[in-house]
Amino acid sequence: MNPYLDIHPEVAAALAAGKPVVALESTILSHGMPYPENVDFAHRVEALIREEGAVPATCAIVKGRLKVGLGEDELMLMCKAENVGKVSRRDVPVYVALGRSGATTVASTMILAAMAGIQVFATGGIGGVHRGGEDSMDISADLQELAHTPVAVVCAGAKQILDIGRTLEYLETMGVPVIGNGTDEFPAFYCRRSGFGVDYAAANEEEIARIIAAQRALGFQGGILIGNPVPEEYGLDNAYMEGIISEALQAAEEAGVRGKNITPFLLAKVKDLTGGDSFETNVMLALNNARCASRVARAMCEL
Ligand code: PSU
Ligand code: MN
Repeated sequence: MNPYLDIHPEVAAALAAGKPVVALESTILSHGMPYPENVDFAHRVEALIREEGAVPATCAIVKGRLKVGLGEDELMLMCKAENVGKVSRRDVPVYVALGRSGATTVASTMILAAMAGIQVFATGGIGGVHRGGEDSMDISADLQELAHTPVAVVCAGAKQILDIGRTLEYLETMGVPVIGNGTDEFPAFYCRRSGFGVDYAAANEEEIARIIAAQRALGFQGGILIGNPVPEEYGLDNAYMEGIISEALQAAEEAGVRGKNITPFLLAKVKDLTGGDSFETNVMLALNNARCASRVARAMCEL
């Protein structure tokens, strides 16, 4: 076992007993949602996974230790987000060496989950190729991680702050299966539809579990991306969101925001511009992904 890794006893017991475990990221708490609303969300999402018969494992780095499964104090640290950085793959060695605390993105949560032996992970939206990425080369490290690390990620697609078409092309090039849960379209986070198709529409969570198991049995190293659309009643209108996102992108351009700060900047701007409207949708889609991931994890245990 990795000497920098701390697996929470409840998570370790579940893994040892072959019970379903679902990983969760902490950047969604520290840099994606406001305090104290994120505390309520953090508790709700963990409770929902338990109701679905799985064990939640929220991942983070606390004082240089890689944490898989957080205690209440650690969860609060992530929600308050004071001196809590945003940690993607390249940041992990720095945070470990210098004893810092950081919230894990999709990429680094996949790394921690894989180290612990967790195969399923629920998030909100993934990072991807940014609009204008063909010039800026701003492509989230999440995509490379999906190419190399054997964890299945359930998401509500990608926000339209990204170039969804190029994000899907990149995933195809890197050999990442993109599966729709009951849909043949890749969802666009707040919106159920993006206009871009997925490779395969799975009928249910059991089919998704079989695809993951086949990927492992084949000895393929990468992950799988599952697009799970926001429930109908919480989906927002595409044209409305397109307007909001154009405005947010213009604000980012004017402020000269670059690199790892661009995603948190755009997320905060979208939230301001929708007057908090989007927040409920964000919570509901993330809970919906946790439900799907729990059922996939359970189905994998039953195979
Ligand atoms: N997209 C969202 N919400 C988020 C993120 C992305 O709609 O919270 C976070 C996730 O943690 C994701 C990260 O892994 O941002 C991607 O950041 P970057 O583009 O800097 O790789
Ligand atoms: Mn980036």
